[in-house]
Amino acid sequence: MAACIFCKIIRGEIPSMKIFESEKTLAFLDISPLSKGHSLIIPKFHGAKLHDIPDEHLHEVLSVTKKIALAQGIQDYNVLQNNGKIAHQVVDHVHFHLIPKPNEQEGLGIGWPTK
Ligand code: IU
Repeated sequence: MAACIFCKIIRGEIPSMKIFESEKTLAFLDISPLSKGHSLIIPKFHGAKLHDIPDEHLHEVLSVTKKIALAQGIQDYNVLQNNGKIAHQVVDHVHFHLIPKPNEQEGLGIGWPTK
């Protein structure tokens, strides 16, 4: 979709810190991280809400989310996916947040969501 900011990231028209890319899926670091390593995992298929996305794209997005969590070696984390303005969705292209929860020794927490 021409005007969608995440579609522009997919097309490389806007730079991003990519951490994974396949035919169907892209993952990159969130520009405004809630904790160190906060990433967004998105289907390349454009759709605003979860129910707009074909299953095979959603399956891969979830699988990639799991692989990134494993690769980061994190044990405590949130996976969030917002749908609609009232639910705090800002970017109208489906995305899953993977938000590592730092342990207290590391003290990496920046803000919401709290443990
Ligand atoms: P939300 O679920 O739609 O509320 O989250 C949108 C996220 O997209 C938010 O965490 C932003 O920091 C993030 N983001 C980004 O990483 N790069 C961008 O160019 C834009 C938003 I616009």
